[in-house]
Amino acid sequence: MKPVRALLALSVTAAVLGLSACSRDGGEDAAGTATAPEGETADQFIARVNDEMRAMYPEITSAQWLASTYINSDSQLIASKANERMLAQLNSWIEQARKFEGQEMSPQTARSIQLLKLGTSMPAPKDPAKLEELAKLATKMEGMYGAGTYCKGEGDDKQCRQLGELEDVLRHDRDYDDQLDAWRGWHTISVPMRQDYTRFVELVNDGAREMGYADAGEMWRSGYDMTPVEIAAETDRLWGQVKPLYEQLHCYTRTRLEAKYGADRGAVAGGMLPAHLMGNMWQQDWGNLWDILAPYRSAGNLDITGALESQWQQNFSTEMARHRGERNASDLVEMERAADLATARQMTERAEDFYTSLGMPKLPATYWDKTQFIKPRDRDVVCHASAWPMDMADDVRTKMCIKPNEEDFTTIYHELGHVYYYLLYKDQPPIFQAGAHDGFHEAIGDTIVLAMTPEYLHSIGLVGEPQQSEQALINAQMRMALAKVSFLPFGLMIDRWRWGVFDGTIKPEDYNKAWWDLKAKYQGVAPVTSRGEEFFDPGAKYHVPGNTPYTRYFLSHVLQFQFYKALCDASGHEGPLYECSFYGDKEAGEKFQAMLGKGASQPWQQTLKELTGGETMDASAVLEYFAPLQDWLKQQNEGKTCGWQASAAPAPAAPAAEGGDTAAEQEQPAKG
Ligand code: X8Z
Ligand code: ZN
Repeated sequence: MKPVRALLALSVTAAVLGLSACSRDGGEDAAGTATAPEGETADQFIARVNDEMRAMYPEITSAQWLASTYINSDSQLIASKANERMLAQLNSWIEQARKFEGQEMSPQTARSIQLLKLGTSMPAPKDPAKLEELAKLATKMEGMYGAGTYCKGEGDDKQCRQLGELEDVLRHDRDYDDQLDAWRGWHTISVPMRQDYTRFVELVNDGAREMGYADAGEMWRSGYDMTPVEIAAETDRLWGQVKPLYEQLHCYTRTRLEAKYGADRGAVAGGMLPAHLMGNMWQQDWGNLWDILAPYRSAGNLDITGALESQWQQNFSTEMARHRGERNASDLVEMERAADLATARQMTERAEDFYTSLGMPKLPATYWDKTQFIKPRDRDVVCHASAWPMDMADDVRTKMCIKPNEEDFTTIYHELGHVYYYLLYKDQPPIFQAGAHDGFHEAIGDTIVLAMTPEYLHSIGLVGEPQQSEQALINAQMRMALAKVSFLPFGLMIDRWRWGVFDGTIKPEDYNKAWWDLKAKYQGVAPVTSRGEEFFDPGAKYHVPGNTPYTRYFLSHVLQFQFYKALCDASGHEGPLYECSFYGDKEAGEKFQAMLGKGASQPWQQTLKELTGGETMDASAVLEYFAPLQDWLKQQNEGKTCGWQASAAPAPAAPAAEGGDTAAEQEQPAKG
């Protein structure tokens, strides 16, 4: 999704649009941003900021939507200017808020001022030249990512591929070298970002320091209704809870990869998993390796991708029947396109149906008119999936490049989670139109994905009659674990890297080394050849050039199991947690909607308590859910030496990082 608070900040920009609120009693400063009227109270100030924000919002999001769905120099210029105005306005509001420090105000106003200071993940320096530079860099890097293309060969043999095509190789092709080529190819696109990113870090750190934070990372960690130190410790604690489960999955996966590719190619020195063989560009979701990792081949077919491909075929046949006689090459391409779009829309209708089954409203008609469902043919776009609250009201959209496969199918459910959050908190004041914390926003759709049991998938015609056997259970659990458990250390390591980059313990000359050290330490994955400082591999992951904080996803992967359990309880479910689907359950739906409606209006601990009864994030529901699989994995790994040595990865030529949180300590091999 678009970072919600960042978007709030984005919305702050348009001084021109802000006239309705600010020209009434306020004025404009030299930069054209709204200024405070005399004698305004804190409560009035927040009311004004909310009004101005709501008024400015649509212009900012429109500029951004254009820059993401139609990448060219014009859309980038407009988006960058919009960002610049927004960041200046946000700085102005934060400045104006200072005069209320220590004054009487309502608790809601105090909370609003606190949230305002966290209104962007891109804190901007006040100096207009630096602010302009920052806005340009941010737009440029996101555009570079979206337009990223890997070409090889010369002349007539030249072949160019973008991320989607390269991901398809990792998804389907099991040839070792083809996968390596696709993986390396994508990682060429970020090489030119290194300088820009280095400068970007300096600028956001300047902005964060001007706001009173030690650096931008500390500012990111300040958005959790607890201190930055406390949330960092919370992530360590949660990781400690789930790490043994991850290590078992890692061990099993390595065994299977070695069986497939041979001991020398199925693992990297130290027992790590080869980065290019994990079915995913970033090794964050191993679901595409089902062909290698399926526990039991004949126990229940959970091949959702196959079913979606058949649906595409049906749509294509319908198109063929409609266009009898038109069969030249370009007609065929048009018919394929029509089938792509029809399938993508049907997949989305299917996801919408889950939400409406809980009593949530249907998506507005404008959603269906304005959403980007599939990749346009005639221009570059940012394909990375996102959900957009365009006007803080009913103009909600998603932007994806949907293909008929399981990963995209579940991503649609994820994105609609954001969309329903937007729709359900739209009556909150703009400053509170955000998740209880950002991990909540990420967890809504994924909670629904957990409720997509084999029974649910069967009920919507995507898989056959579920088998009731131990083997079928393990298959179903493995399918979920390959998406959810594999993600956990990845969800942690990205911001371990960025926190180090922002606080200076990771220096620009060590960017790549520190990245791979952290991947080794947390994920136990490694590249098969050295990745020195001539590369900038972090830039090949959207959220780095897109400057989206990532701890939210780690927290979401814990919270979603807590939400799921609470909604299962609300629906009266009895029996093992993993058997629960609350599809169609209005009581679960009511509880869920009540939570979404609160937005960020109260500390997240309170919101969590209202849903689950507890006030802390806790991974015990993850462990409860996966208990059968964990037992099974232990049996499979019996007698094997599990774990990995993080220091054994191919060593880049660059010097070692000083004192960063890199994988200097070695993981101790654990017994299976
Ligand atoms: O970025 C996303 C969503 C949009 S908020 C598609 N996710 C993370 C990623 O792709 O890296 C969802 C899971 C993790
Ligand atoms: Zn998301």
